[in-house]
Amino acid sequence: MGMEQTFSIIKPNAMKKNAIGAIIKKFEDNGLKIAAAKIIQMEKSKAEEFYAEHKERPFFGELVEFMTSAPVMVMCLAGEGAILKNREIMGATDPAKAEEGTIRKEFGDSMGENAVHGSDSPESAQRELSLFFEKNEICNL
Ligand code: 3AN
Repeated sequence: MGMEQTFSIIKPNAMKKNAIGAIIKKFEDNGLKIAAAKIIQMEKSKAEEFYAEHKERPFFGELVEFMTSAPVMVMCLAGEGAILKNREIMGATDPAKAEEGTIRKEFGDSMGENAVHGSDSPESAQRELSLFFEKNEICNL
């Protein structure tokens, strides 16, 4: 598997819960490092581009509205097998189905407001990172 970088978002509902520290602690406790981070108010056009693969889904409009409703924190997480590891730490997309101890179990409210995003493959990780970060904003850890 080797060293990987993945893209993570702390979504508006988790930001409103003041949960940045608690969420980052789970990443760090599981051996992931924060290689880049910033808090941004996402533009509608950026959210639409980010979620382009879901354009035809019935929840697309709602998802874009939610992601642009308040600031989010975007990050690059780095570490051994970071992509899969992050998905495990996040838990299932539906917080009701997420395992105990996962971020979505603890901070997710619904399928849409599920506290965090994490890339699902090396290809999406690189695409998503490049949407939000310049190359020189990501540290080599
Ligand atoms: P994941 O984020 O676990 O990779 P995806 O890729 O199936 O899940 O969905 C992308 C995002 O779309 C989810 N994080 C979630 O916020 C939203 N989403 C997925 N399914 C639904 C749904 N049925 N209703 C509302 N939002 C949804």
